[in-house]
This record gives sequence, C-alpha cells and structure tokens, in this order.
Amino acid sequence: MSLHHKADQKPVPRYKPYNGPAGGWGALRSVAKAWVGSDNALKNIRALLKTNQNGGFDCPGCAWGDSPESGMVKFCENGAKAVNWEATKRRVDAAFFARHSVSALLEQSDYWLEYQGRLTEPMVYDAASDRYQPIGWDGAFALIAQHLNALESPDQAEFYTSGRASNEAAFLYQLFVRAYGTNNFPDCSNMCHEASGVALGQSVGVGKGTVTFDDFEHADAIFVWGQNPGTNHPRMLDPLRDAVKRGAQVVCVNPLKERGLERFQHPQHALEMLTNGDRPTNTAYFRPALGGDMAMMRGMAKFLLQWEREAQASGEPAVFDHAFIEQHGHGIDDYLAVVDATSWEQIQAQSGLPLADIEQAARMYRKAEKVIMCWAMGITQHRHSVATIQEIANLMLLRGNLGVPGAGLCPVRGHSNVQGDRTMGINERPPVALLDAIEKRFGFSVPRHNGHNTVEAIHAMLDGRARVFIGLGGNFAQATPDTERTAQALRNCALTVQISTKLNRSHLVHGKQALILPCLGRTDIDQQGEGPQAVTVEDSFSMVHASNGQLQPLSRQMRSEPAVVAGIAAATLGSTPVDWNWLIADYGRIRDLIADTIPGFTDFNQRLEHPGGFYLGSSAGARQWKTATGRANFKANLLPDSLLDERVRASGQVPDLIMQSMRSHDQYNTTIYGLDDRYRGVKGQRDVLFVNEADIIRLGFKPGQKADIVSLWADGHERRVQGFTLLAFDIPAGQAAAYYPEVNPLVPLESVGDGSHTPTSKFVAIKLEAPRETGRIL
Ligand SMILES: Nc1nc2c(c(=O)[nH]1)N[C@H]1C(S)=C(S)[C@@H](COP(=O)(O)OP(=O)(O)OC[C@H]3O[C@@H](n4cnc5c(=O)[nH]c(N)nc54)[C@H](O)[C@@H]3O)O[C@H]1N2
Ligand SMILES: Nc1nc2c(c(=O)[nH]1)N[C@H]1C(S)=C(S)[C@@H](COP(=O)(O)OP(=O)(O)OC[C@H]3O[C@@H](n4cnc5c(=O)[nH]c(N)nc54)[C@H](O)[C@@H]3O)O[C@H]1N2
Ligand SMILES: [Mo]
Repeated sequence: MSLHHKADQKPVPRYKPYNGPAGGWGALRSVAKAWVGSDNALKNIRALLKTNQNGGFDCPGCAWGDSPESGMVKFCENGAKAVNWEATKRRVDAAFFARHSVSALLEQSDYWLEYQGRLTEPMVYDAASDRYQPIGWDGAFALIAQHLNALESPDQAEFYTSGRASNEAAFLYQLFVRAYGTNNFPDCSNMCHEASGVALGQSVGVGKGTVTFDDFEHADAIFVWGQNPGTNHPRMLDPLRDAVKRGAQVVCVNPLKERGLERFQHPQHALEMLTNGDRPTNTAYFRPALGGDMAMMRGMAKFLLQWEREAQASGEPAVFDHAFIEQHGHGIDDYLAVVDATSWEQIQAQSGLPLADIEQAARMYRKAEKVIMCWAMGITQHRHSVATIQEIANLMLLRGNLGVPGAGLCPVRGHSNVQGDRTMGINERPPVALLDAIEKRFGFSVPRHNGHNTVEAIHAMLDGRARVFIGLGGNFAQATPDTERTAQALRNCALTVQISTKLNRSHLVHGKQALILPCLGRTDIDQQGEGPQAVTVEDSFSMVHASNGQLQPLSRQMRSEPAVVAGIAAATLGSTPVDWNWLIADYGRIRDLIADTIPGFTDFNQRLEHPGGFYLGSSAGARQWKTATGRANFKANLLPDSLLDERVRASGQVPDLIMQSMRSHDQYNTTIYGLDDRYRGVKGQRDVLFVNEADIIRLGFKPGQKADIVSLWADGHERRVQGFTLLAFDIPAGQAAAYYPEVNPLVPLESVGDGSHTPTSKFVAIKLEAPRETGRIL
C-alpha cells in the first residue's frame, strides 16, 4: 500500500489482473492511504489544495501543464503522492547517521532509504567510522572550493542536474559552473527527452513541443506514442477523455495495454464516481514491437504517399498539404525517395504489426484535419530515437500539422522543470548565442568547447578524467545505466556532493570524500533576506509560472537550492562575476539576470505577476524555422538495418527476449512510494519480469517461477540481476518488461541512442537463466 505500511515490513507479493478503470475510486483510496500514512495528514491536505493554483506551488510531479484560465484545483493521485512524500515529518538527521553506518545503509532497499524522511542537516562522510557526521555549511562550502580549485582543469569536475531544480537555481548553477570554467552539465534530460531535443532541433529548429494546453481542445486526432499517462501524467487523461467525448480520435501506440489509455474515471467528478461510469480514453490501440514505431510511422507515410498518388491520378483532393510544403518545407523529394525505397516487408517485420493496422492508423491520421502527436520514453530511449522522432515530424509536415490551432508536436516532458533547466542553460552542448549572451552580460570568457553528457561523465569518472561530482538533485547512482560500472565511477572520485531532499543510494555510493547538502523542496516556504521567495518553472507547453512554497521547513538548517549554489560559488570564486549572496536575498535579482541573458524573458519579474504565468512562445509553432536551411526539414532517415545492435549479435548468443524498463504506478523515477503497481495487478513486489505466457513455457519456465536475467553485449562484462519472478502477462510475444531502476544493471553503458547518447532503456537484449543460488526449480 502506498506509504501506508512501514517500509521495513515485508509485504506479501500478489499478482492479479486489475479490472477497474484508471483514476476513480482506486485512486482516491490510494491517496487517502498516502495521507494517513505520511503522519502529516492535515498539513498535506492544505498543501494539495494549493498545488498548481495561482499563489500555490507547482506540483513537483510531472511537467504536464494546466489551462492557465481555469481556477480548478488540479492535482492527481500521483501528484498527491509526490507532494505527500516531500511533506513528511520524518527526518534523517545526525542522530540517524550516528545509528547507521554507510555499509549498513547500503544493505537497505531504495524504498527503505527514501522512506526514512527528509535530510535536515549538512553531513560529511568520515571514512574512519564509515558514517556521515555533521558539518557546518561554511565548512562544506570550503571543502568543495578546496577540491574544485585543486583540479588541474575545470573539465575534471561534473555538475549533474535533475529536473526539479527551479529556473533560478538552474540559472545560477550554470553561471557558476561556466565562470568556474567548464560545460560539463550531465543531466537527467540526457536519459530522458534528449532525442526529442536533438531531432526537433534539426527538423523544425526548436527542441521543444509546439502545442499549448488549449490545442488539445481543437485537435481532431491525438496520437499517444510510447507513453503511459495514467501513471506518469495523470492530468493528461482529462483532455484525452474530453477529446474522445467530442468525437476526436485518440490513437494509442504501446505494446502494453496501459489501463489509463483504455478507460479513465475522474476522481474529482462526483457523478461519474457515484455511478461508477468510466469513459474510454482511446479510439484505437496498436501494439508494436519494441522499437518498432519508426517502421509503423514509415508504413503510414507509405500509405499516405500511395493515396496522394491515387488522388493526383483521379483528380481527388490532395492528401499532402502542398501549400505548406511549398512555402515551408525542405527536402521532401529525398524523403519521399526513402519512403518509396523502404520495403513493406521491412516495415512489417520491424513494426511487428499487420499492414491492416498500419493502414488503419494512416487512415485515422489522414482523416483528421488537425493532429497532435504526443510521445515519451517508449519513443526516446532507443538507439534510433532521433530518427523515429524525425519521422513523427515528417508525418506532421506532410499534412501541415504544425503552427495551426489544434495541431502540433508534443514531447511530454518528465520532471516538472526539466524543460526550464535547459532553457536556463543546463546544456553540455550550449548554443553559441547563449555563450555570447553570458559573456557579454558578465564579462568573463566562457568555455566554448562542449562538455560531458551523463554517459560521457560516467566514462570520464571511470577513466579518472573527472574527479569531482556535484549533483543538484536526482539520484545519479540509480537513474543511470550499467549500475556496477557507474558505482565504480562515483567511487573513483575524490569528492562527491549531493544536494538533496531525501536519502538515496547516491549518498552511499560515494567518492573518497562526500557531502550531503539538505535542501528545500517545492512545497517548503523559502525565507530569504528580503522575505519569502517564489521560484519559477516551465512546463511542457512552454508556460513559465511562479511557485510559492507553503509549508514550514522541517529544519532551519535546510537551505534553498539557489542558496546552496550561491554558497558553493562564493567559496570557489569569491564575488565574481556576481555578488552571489546579494542575489540570494531576493530572487527577483536572479530573474533580472535571466531577463538580460535568456531569450524570451524580457521583463521577467513584471510578467510573472500575470496569473497563470506567461507563454514563452514557440518559433516552430509560429511557422518560423530556426534551422540551417531556414525551413522545416523533412529528414530522410533509413530504417535501421536491424533493431539489434551489432554488439548484441557479436555476443554470439541469440536473445531470449527484448526487454523494456518502465515505471510502476507507485514510484517517481528512483523514488519508490510503495511496492504495488495497481493497474498492472502487481502487489507487494518489484523484482518481476512481465512476459508472455507462451514465451515463459518456450524458455523452459513456469509462470510464477524465478529466473536470473542476463543481458547480451559483447564487451566481456557480465550483467545480471537475480531472482526475478516471471509474471504471465498480456504482452506481445518476444517482449519483456521490468521496473526501472531494478534492471538498470542490465543496460550497457555503451548502448546509447545515435545522436542522443541516451541509454537504450526500452530495448535490452536478455536471456533468462535458472536462478544461480537455487538451480532451476522444475
Ligand atoms: N508518477 C510518476 N510520474 C512521472 C514519473 C514517475 O516515475 N512517476 N516520471 C517522470 C519522468 S522523469 C518521465 S520521463 C515521465 C515518463 O513517462 P512515460 O514515458 O510514460 O514512462 P515509462 O514508464 O518509462 O513508460 C513508457 C511507456 O512506453 C511504452 N513503451 C516502451 N517501449 C516502447 C516502444 O518501443 N514503443 C512504444 N510505442 N511504446 C513503448 C511502455 O509500455 C510504457 O507504457 O513521467 C514523469 N512523471
Ligand atoms: N532503466 C531506466 N533508467 C532510466 C529511465 C528509464 O525509463 N529506465 N528513465 C530515465 C529518466 S526519464 C530520468 S528523468 C532519470 C531520472 O533521474 P534523476 O532525476 O537523477 O532521478 P530521480 O529519481 O528523479 O531523483 C530522486 C532524488 O532527487 C532528490 N530530490 C527530489 N526532489 C528534490 C528537489 O526539489 N531538490 C533537490 N535538490 N533534490 C530533490 C531526492 O533526494 C530523490 O532521492 O532516470 C533515467 N533512468
Ligand atoms: Mo524523465
């Protein structure tokens, strides 16, 4: 049960298909339990009522936006869990660390670690006692400065960011790091929507989505590719359901029948709840092979081309939007040539779909005047993700589905401010214009060479090329691939610093010296010299708005993220290029600097006063193309020859299954709220592998048995996780699914997206073996 039982009680694992709709009574029941379970019920109810309302705080859950006009209280079951999790009364303080050595804590599960509560005071690792001990803030800042200033080159330090950091924190952080002298900004986005940024930048000149909340009310069709909004973006179910209600098509493409995409009941609609009525959230559902989406899209393009030619021959209205293509497009001939050259056989084999399905999807796309395409991790975490996302753009350009109300591209972001962090300059490959603007405004010469992304940072730490790691949020040790090698990378460091709200494995897998710096979260009141401060965030629709903490912080020793960054900066650089501590007294001063350097933020402080915030705009959404050609580019990518990487084939073994890693309903990334996954029918367990029953039998096992999972990659490393229970599940043959982060040890560090460097978390070639300890129980 979410948060209800203590993390150290052992639950009984169960597995039984879930028959209810998504949302609904099940969600309310789960939230009620979370409230009671956090020991802080009243406080949390007050907090929730303030979430995503003007004057309240931005939900620390996902990056889905809300209509700025509506005053409705907007929160969802999983947003409620996120708020509740942060607003706990439990504390991890000096007494806690005195009780537990780091080696003892390493034996605990991730679930147990985070459940212990909020970090409340700065701590430093003491090797002699293998314990964290208290340290003053000044001492902590001095230690960091000493390490940073001792490095031979600033490029020997890595500065990680997770996507909860506010715009103010992120802006200060990048300013400090660049003034220090490096662009080493590995961030969670490198493991998330990086491919969307790279692909769309080349196709339409901007790495963000082009739609706003209102567009969903005007679309004739909404495609949802590789996304599970019922769990990860529950507030998105409303517009999907409304779309179905008014007769629009909602087309879901997902190998798993995700409950939220099938039926949804709104927990805040009294009538629906009472009658137990639920409404469909989709009108068609296609279940491709893992990584088969691009082939499906290419098939759709091939049908469109065929119909376009037929229309031309018969004089019927055109299928393509010729006026748009003429005025805005570039490269259509090359693109149509590769569409022609792609064989139906390859399309069918790689997509895993019958041609009739692809034809139906193509018809639905053609029939709709205005189309929105949404996607998330099922699309972005593959080797050919950049090409796949460019194929989405190609399809949309063919029919001019860009820059008109009700149509456009919608990469649905993950962390609540991951998009804003990039806008603020958290970017290891920074655009020249950004660097020029910083140089001009602050008068120091910025580093011009590219820095490390997440995977490059791990390699650098493994090889000893990087020796200091600083994490502004997140859980680097668990979120990254190839867990054992990443752990080694962190342990190689001279110093690791984690700026965090909660205890996690990254505090335990540390460098020779290590610091834990406890910070305020989104829900906490942020009191500074000039009064309580608001921070700002940007959602998936490029809306920027303020977030005001509402709850009294648990401890006076916690500091805000901007204050921590300023402290590190002042200790390392003194008062250059800015007076860091003066900025912290009033974040409006940081926003003035943002207004001076980041495009779109002119008069930042004044515009924030508008209720609901302001829209940054989208150049592609306005049909302005900031690409090399100055036009919207059709990208002529070939389908991959084989979805299987050469290095898998070179292992000499044939995979038993291809596995994706995904989120359960009771987690936020590496934060585990509970051991259940309600919509998939799983209770009290996470070490499970979802497999088709026929495959379980074919591989010589029985449903419910345990197996070890080994991944294939020809580099001499063994990658294994042990004792996973095989669940017979409604999943296409040949596929498997398991939970992130439990299976991260299986993702090879070298298995990354072309052009995105994103670990291929949705495509891992695996074999099943009888459990090592026990032998096969047959
Ligand atoms: N409650 C909650 N909310 C969250 C998060 C959380 O952990 N918990 N995480 C946040 C973050 S950082 C992110 S990035 C988002 C993630 O949001 P999602 O992208 O929805 O997250 P995943 O669980 O990784 O789900 C991937 C979905 O893609 C499908 N899929 C996998 N492989 C393929 C494929 O090859 N093709 C297709 N078509 N589908 C595929 C899976 O079956 C699954 O439904 O959510 C954000 N919101
Ligand atoms: N196998 C596999 N791996 C994946 C994925 C996958 O689908 N499969 N998904 C990837 C994706 S999409 C992402 S985004 C990454 C996520 O990677 P991260 O962002 O690094 O991981 P999180 O689990 O979100 O980080 C949780 C920690 O952040 C800290 N925290 C929470 N709130 C705050 C705050 O307000 N401030 C600060 N300073 N700290 C805070 C807490 O200490 C908590 O323990 O993981 C990636 N890894
Ligand atoms: Mo993400």
